[in-house]
Amino acid sequence: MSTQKVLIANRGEIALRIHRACHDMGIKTVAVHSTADGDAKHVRLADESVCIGGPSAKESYLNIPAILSAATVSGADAIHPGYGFLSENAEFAAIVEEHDMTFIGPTAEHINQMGDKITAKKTVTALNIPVVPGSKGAIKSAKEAALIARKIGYPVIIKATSGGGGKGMQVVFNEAMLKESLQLAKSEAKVNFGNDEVYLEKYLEKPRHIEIQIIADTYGNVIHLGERDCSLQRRHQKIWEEAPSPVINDKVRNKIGAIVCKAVEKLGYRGAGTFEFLYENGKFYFIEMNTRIQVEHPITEAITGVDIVREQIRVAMGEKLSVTQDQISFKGHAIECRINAEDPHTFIPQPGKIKDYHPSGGPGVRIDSALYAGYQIPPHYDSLIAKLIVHGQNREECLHRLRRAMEEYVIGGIKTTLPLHRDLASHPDIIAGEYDIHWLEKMLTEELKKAA
Ligand code: MV4
Repeated sequence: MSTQKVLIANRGEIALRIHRACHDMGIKTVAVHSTADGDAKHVRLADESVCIGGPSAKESYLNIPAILSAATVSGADAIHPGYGFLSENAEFAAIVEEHDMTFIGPTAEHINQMGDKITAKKTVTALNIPVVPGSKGAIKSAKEAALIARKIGYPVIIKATSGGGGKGMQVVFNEAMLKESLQLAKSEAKVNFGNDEVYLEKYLEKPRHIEIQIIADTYGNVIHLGERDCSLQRRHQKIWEEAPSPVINDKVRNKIGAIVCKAVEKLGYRGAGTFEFLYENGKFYFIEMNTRIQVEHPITEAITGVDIVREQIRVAMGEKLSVTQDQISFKGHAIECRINAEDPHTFIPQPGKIKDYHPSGGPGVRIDSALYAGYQIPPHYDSLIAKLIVHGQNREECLHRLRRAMEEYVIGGIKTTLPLHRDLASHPDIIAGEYDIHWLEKMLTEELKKAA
């Protein structure tokens, strides 16, 4: 029997996004929320809602027994985890399936396989995806690390196998620093992830972060939806994403897309997924795979017309993908600006009450946000409050629309990072599309120096 009721195990804009996909498909929704989120927009719009615990994520959005109880009492037959929280928790995926409910995502095995970065790298290497040169598996000794580093050449980077998102990485510039960096990386890995296994890679100095979106059904059909350029980051938080990447042409896209699709087919993976690459001097180097819907998925939806959340639900229900690769074309250019409730200079979070709210509109503008006038932003969660997504026939039109949409957008009562995005949209390097993963942090440091 097909899914009739989906429990949304998340909050904020993504909970609303999932609710909308469900209602577009005639599926009922159950919202779960913490005691701090009773007045959240997705809670008001959902067909039913259940309070699952206190304000901290641990008491609520990470509380597996409470979420399963809510699913059982509401009669939900599927759970969508969104991003963050339990979205890449293999144990949760397994428990949901053990309760005869559908986890809207990949199997627990695939989540595990990709969650361990060494296993992920080994897996994709065997499937002909290009990876960053480095150790074959975990580093067993300082001696072994020194031999590998000598072979691939400095600088190298040490990463935790249970890491991801940049936590606990160590860049090493010469052999003299290696032993100490290795110890530091291992102890940080142990503290942060309870696992001190680390691996080593060649450190790429000026790459771009380019990721490929895929979706697979349970019949062996796999499609790629092209790439997103997510190079503009601060402290491993993406700030601005675009699709297509300013540096990728059709030929390069089709080539890497075909390689990734073939690998996903061999893996027998189900659901949406993202292959993260570093891209330098015309070459792709795999770093990680994400097995969830991502924050920046709307830019891909804008240029392909594919509703990725809808496809996630379809394939989880055992239906076929609604499109084939032949039917996919890439139209125009899209940019997403992540607007955070933060001071635009210090990035200090600014929870508080939204006094005025006037979202932008018009051609090519989409705002994914759960904000409304009078809403009180709780202090307990991530500071992302809105995603401004703009689409144009080409990058130039997209940038014009973005600047226009930013002129219209009013979020009154709190400080937000909207002014930072206004500066970015007018910066010569951004207009030229010339930036790497370090560009934003460098720019922000220079701004600080100027201000002092
Ligand atoms: C790297 C790298 C350079 N060389 N790996 C950071 C987060 C994690 N997902 C991987 N990261 C990096 N891995 C090699 N071999 C540089 C980074 C990196 C980075 C990557 C993407 C976006 C922003 C970044 C900022 C600093 C470092």
